Amino acid sequence: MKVAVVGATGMVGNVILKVLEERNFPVSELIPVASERSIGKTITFKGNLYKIVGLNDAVSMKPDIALFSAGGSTSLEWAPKFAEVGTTVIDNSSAFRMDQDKKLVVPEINAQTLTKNDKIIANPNCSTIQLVLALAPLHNKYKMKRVVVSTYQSVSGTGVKAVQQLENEINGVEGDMAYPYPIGRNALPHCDVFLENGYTKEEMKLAREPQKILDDRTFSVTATAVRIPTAGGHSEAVNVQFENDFNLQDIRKILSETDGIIVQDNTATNTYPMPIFAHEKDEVFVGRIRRDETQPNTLNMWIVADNLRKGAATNAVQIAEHLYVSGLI
Ligand code: A2P
Ligand code: 11C
Repeated sequence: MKVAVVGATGMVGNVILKVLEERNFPVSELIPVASERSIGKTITFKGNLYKIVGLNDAVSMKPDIALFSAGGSTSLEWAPKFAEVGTTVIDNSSAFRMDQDKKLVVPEINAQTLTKNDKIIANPNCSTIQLVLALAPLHNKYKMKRVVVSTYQSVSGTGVKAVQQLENEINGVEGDMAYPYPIGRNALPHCDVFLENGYTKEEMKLAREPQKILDDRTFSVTATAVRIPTAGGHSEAVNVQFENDFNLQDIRKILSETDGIIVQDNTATNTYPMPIFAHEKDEVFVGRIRRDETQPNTLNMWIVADNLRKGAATNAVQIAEHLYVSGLI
């Protein structure tokens, strides 16, 4: 496969390269793409050096797949140009996620809906992917009515500037601010921009994307997204009300048997998911599984994943793997 990585020098792009390498994706030719500033610089992939090229050159090389993580405006402008020359684009930005003609894919849940005609495929938001992966098997069995999710999101979700802000604060160094306030020793109820309805864009991604991925609008999700001073890994406190009753043993069994999920749930040994354990892992970790004793058929749980891995790069590479194995590219 001729594979372009658009945004190869960025935070997610870097992890995409690492994941392609680790999972031994059949890359016959790698085309690393970045902005004009980076053209001619090199990156290393599988021990070889590759020169970074610009978007025009990359399109003319007609890659089989282009994995995009260079921001929404680059995706909006360039994904269709790649699609036109026959490339299948897997896009990490929010540009196409809610577009009715584009599929929003978490491979374990809905990869089977993909066809050869899907030339631009959207990768969901990081906090959505880990949430929906845990909700999907439970929804199938007990039917969700309503989900209340509160997130605890790491600075790596914002990007390099935010990681640097946290580092600077820890080291007592002055520098550029990614956030309107200090992030060290703080919690900002503010991920992505505020919208007219008073929610942030991140909160609305959590509200809308699960319905599209599960192809079901009979349940609702409401969210509060909070940025905390962790370097990597997003955590979520999730309250789910189902139509049907459950027992906790069955919930644990269903989750442990779900591809991509690891249950870490033993209060006797202080076993529960945490960002430091999820770091550089591809799985989604679920724990603190307990009944909400205030209303019927309702569950509380805690979900953690590496936002740059399953939340972005790994999910995108898994989509590419599915396309390859199914003969769709
Ligand atoms: P560059 O390193 O040349 O700026 P991050 O999300 O970590 O900020 O990274 C964004 C990625 O997207 C980087 O690889 C960046 O390249 C790339 N990028 C940003 N703007 C463009 C653009 N207009 N065309 C191509 N790549 C872009
Ligand atoms: C965050 N979820 O942690 C964001 C990062 O829509 O792809 C990814 C933004 C997106 O702030």
